[in-house]
Amino acid sequence: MLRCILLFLALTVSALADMAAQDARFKKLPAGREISPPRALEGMALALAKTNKHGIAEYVDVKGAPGFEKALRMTVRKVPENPWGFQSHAKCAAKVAKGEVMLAVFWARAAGTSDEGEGTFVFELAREPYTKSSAFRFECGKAWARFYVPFVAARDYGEDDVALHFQAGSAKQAMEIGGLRVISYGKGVALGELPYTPLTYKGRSADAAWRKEAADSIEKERKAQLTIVVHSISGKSLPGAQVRVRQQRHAYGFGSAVAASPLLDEGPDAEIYRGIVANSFNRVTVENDMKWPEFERNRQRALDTVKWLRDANVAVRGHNLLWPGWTRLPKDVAALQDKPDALRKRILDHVRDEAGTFKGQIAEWDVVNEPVTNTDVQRVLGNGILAEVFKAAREADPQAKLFINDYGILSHGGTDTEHQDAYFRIIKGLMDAKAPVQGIGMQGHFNEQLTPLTKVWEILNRFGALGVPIEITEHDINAWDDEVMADYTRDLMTAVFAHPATSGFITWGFWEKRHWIPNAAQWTGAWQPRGHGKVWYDLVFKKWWTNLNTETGRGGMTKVRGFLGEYTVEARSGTKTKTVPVKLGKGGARVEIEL
Ligand code: 9MR
Repeated sequence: MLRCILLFLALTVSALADMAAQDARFKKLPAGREISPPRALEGMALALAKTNKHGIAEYVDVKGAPGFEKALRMTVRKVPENPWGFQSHAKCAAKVAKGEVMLAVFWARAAGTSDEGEGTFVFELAREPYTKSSAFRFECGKAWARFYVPFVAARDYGEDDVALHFQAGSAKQAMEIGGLRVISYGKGVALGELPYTPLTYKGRSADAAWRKEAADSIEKERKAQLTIVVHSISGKSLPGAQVRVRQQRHAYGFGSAVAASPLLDEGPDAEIYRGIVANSFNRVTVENDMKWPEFERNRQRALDTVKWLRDANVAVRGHNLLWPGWTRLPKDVAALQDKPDALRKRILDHVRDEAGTFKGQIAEWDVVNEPVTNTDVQRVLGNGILAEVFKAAREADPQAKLFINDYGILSHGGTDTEHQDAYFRIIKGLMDAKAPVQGIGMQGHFNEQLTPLTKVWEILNRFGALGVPIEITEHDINAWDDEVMADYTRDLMTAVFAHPATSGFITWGFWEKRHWIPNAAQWTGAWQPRGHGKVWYDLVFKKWWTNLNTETGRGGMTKVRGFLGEYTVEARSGTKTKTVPVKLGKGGARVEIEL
């Protein structure tokens, strides 16, 4: 008991010391530029009170609060489908340039009869595509807690372009928010100098219950028995023979998106880039060069990229045959929106052309990309066009595994049920129409809204029930806390690898100088692996990789358990040695080596 009390006190003291350290950091900063409008919280209360049916928002007096007298109170009466179904909103007049280093500061506490509050602070573009620079999930208790949220502006925001939100719709609750300030420090202050409230996620602790379940599932789903029998040419069994088992390749897909440049370029960086692709990945997605507009512009580049990958023994994921939004298609396609027959022909010709060009060379095609929000083509031709595209791809390349691909399924804290439901319905609809959908792509672009691991598992269960493999097709993580990035990458990869419905985990680029979000890259520009990059190598080539030495016992036999994939097995007895290749599949393998 005494130990518990002491531990509790020690933790409280260290948390307080940490908060004081963060406050001190804040005080040291230069003045900065205020971005949040004056009376932002009052405006939020007014705007929400008028529009929302899930609860009420008020601007209330708060006594004894640290540095403010009024606060926004959000009371959720009826839980909406998504947390943002109940969100307060304020627009900022100030302009913000891409790359500005920013800090949001606010206080929150649970109010009314709630003992706990849970919300998300969002800084985003006030119109499509709602580009977010920050989405920070927080929890609070009855006492006021201060939150420091550092972030970098993800794009240029013009006048009235920034919307600030507090989302509270994740539970029936009452919560108060006060003292909101959003400050820009321009580009003169480094993100690392700002104070921060530590980021974390559910399931992070070392003894979290999901870990045991995942470990058991990995043992069962991802490993099998390899039986090795060594005998002489005359058939005499050789006990005591030395056996070296060396894994060469995973059966599970581990890879990245790659770009033709630098893959096909000259120079030292390109050399290193190629080395990493060839040595660390067994399945790779071509990031942009196989997209319809790029393919039409320069098909040779796509051909050269695919050839290079195949020569390096890397399986190719083609990305993608149809991304059905006008802005994603070659310029002339949108002009066909009033000519459905011509539009349909143009689409199907392209699918046959590109899938046919690469016939037999592509392991997996993302046939349709992001159909939940890219609906221009479907609006003209109906959803049936998606099934037609799958069928055309199947005819043009009978070997490739055909995938559908979308975002917002695992990410966003797993809370975007609207997007999840829509994706599920589209896939089900395609299957009902007998479209050859053979794999479900879940992109997996994460920001600070980290999905609890049990939620990841639930989502995989739901889509796994559709009966085709799931792949994480575009994983990356962009958060300001490197430790969380590393921990979450490790935990997400573990949960996904453990889930029986999954067949691969692909990251969306790996090098800072060639990454759509440089901060998410596993390798720095100068080729230093970052924390989450090291996690990748530890898991893929150490923890989940089987290299061992043993010797044969009675009958010249030994049995080992190894991760599924390709191996070499070397046997040595006396002066004789032989090495043979072996494939270890789900049902196990047996290899006889004759010395
Ligand atoms: O990373 C890609 C970026 O370089 C391109 O400019 C952009 C538009 O083609 O596409 C990015 O990749 C997207 C992928 O194709 C589909 N899912 C979201 C990816 C990141 O935006």
